[in-house]
Amino acid sequence: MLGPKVALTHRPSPRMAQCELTFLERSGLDLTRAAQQHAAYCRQLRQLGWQVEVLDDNAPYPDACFVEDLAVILPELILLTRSGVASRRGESIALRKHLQKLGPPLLEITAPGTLEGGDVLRVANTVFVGRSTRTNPEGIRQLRVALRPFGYEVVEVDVGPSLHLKTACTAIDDRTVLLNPDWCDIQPLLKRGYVVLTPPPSEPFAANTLRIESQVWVSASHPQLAAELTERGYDVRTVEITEFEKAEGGLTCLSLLCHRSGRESPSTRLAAAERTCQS
Ligand code: CIR
Repeated sequence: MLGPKVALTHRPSPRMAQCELTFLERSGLDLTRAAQQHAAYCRQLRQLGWQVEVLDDNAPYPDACFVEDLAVILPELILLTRSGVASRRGESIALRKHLQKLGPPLLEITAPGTLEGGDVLRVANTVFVGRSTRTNPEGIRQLRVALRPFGYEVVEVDVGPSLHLKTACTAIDDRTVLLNPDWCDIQPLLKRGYVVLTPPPSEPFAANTLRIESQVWVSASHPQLAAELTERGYDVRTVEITEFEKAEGGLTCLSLLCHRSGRESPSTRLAAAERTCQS
């Protein structure tokens, strides 16, 4: 039986206006509004029965609220990632203790590897990983090593010009993805037989949706996509995240979702020597 549903989130930093920006121009970020939108996001998770932990350890880090980038959570293991930008690396130190409480064994990406959770999209037994400005070949190699015992197919996808794979592509069910073909390579998905939907041309950022249980969350900035998915029969919920979008974040970035397990999982028996992903 699955354990309680836990969502780790982090309160937006008072320094969020100094966040990293790679492709967007800096534009007036309203911290009060960011706090309200974050609270509403957490409320919406609670309404679905998730135990939401709102962390506040990393207030000095402008990008602290984008917790998705700090870890990859799978039923068998949790991989603590290593950011592609130096300004975000310290965020992992505080997160580690919260991840350790979730149950699955913790492994970590080590230098010179870099990998961010925003580049990792799991759809059933396939793990797509973006080759982006934040995730390098060594990070991907370590991800492959970490996942090797568990039978996932790891598939690399070229990303750009967008921050992460999940900026450009997310799954809305196990066979259907939303993908912006200007921002990532569509071929690996087509080759594997996925139905590929593209966001409306006027909403290029709309491919970042959050699939959670039977719902698909769409940013309220993307009403046309919301209408199209509703028309196709998806249970769409819209969420306002304008202030996070100004920081190049989307719906997936704001949480790490996990079923907390109290029991030993098979991978708990990994030898201590295997707890980094180097070999
Ligand atoms: C950054 O550049 O790291 C943040 N400003 C935005 C991170 C967004 N995270 C994500 O898409 N997973």
